[in-house]
Amino acid sequence: MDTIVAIATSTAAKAGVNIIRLSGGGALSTAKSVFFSQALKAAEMAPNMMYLGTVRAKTFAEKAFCVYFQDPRSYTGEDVVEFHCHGGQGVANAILRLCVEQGARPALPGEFTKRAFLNGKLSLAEAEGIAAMTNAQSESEILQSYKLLSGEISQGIYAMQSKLIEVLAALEVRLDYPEETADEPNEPQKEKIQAVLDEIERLLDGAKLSKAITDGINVAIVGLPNVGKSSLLNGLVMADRAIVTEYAGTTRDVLSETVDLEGIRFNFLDTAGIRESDNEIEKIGIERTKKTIKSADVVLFVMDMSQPETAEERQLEELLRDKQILRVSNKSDIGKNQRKSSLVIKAKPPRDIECVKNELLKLAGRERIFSTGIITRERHIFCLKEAKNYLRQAISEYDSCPVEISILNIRAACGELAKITGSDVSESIIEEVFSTFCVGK
Ligand SMILES: Nc1nc2c(ncn2[C@@H]2O[C@H](COP(=O)(O)OP(=O)(O)OP(=O)(O)O)[C@@H](O)[C@H]2O)c(=O)[nH]1
Ligand SMILES: [Mg+2]
Repeated sequence: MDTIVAIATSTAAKAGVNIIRLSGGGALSTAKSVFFSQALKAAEMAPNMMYLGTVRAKTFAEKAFCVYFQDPRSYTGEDVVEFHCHGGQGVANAILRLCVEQGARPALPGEFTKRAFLNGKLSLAEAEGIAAMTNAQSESEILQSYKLLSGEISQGIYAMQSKLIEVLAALEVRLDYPEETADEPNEPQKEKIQAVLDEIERLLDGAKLSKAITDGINVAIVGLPNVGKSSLLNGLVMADRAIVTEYAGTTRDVLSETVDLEGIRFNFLDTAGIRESDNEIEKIGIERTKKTIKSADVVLFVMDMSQPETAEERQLEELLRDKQILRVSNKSDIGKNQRKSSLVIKAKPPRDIECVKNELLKLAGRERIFSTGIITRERHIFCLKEAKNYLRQAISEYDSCPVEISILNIRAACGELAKITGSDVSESIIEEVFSTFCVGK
């Protein structure tokens, strides 16, 4: 394998330290030709030791640390060398160019991790966990990325694969020795297939929570004008974000604010109050509210306790029929008209907003997200669905079809599971997975 090099740290911002990473057979010789240290005058560079020294080029010198990880005990499974230099793109780029002058090639996106996968250091799903971890924006995403990268998810998939392989082995014996196995009951094998199917269904059910983990939950704050929607937004995000006035029709544009509540991201969207209006600007605002409702995961439907329930309010609720709604009765300090099955709060000044947050966390499935492994990658979800279909077929046809058919279905299901871990996967899937990585990972 040729030797690759990349800046492993972020190239987007100024940093205190930058890391330039080399991997491949020529990593150590490249390092030796550019890095000089007192400690290395009389000795070879020992693995896993940090050396302080100087990176020297024709036109510059830079004080830096150098560390060598020896094949196979490195991230990629090859010889790896890292330079830890002062932050700043100038320094990092100069060292990168210096390594290229010495024969290293600039790495492609995800190429270090791809080599790790090809060298058997991690499964494909674990590699995807690393990509997920580098993109993680909330604690729930970190937790689930860790479950993926640490192998917890892969172990579960391998366990299902081996159960299916046991069934395949039994079926192949039947195929080879039909007479000797003619009296064997079908149930034990069917039960094993069913157990895998149940586990896949459990994972797919959990995967419904994946959006909350990766994208956050869109919560539209909706209601008639002047009910306290903008006040509630300000209370939820604990900042004076939206304009609040006593005049109905204050909010026109949709205002979005993202906050992390107990490790889950919520995108709160304050909207224009919905009513019949002749005002052109307000009408545009109301159209935007309707669009926002369509794309929301949850609607906070705010009602004013100082006003009785009206026909407009009921009409508006009709508009929310297909949505997941949390009903909120606001202005508890000045009104008594609490609406049915609603939370009771005071948005300004904020009180009891915690109960709204708690309900939102319940709807987001926080408890489950933090207690089990959730499949978050579309690729994995797709493979699980395919595997599920094959296994369903295998069970439904088990008693009536020839053994060969069951074998085909179970093999196909196994193949889908193997695509997740990468134990049997095409080059194009590997390319696709690693192309989403950043350079230097
Ligand atoms: N007493 C009391 N007044 C509140 C409460 N919440 C909001 N208000 C007042 O109600 C009025 C409207 O509040 P907003 O938050 O602007 O209401 P809105 O639903 O965003 O209104 P539009 O943007 O016009 O649709 C303001 O005068 C607020 O001070 C509350 O809990 N108690
Ligand atoms: Mg408003």
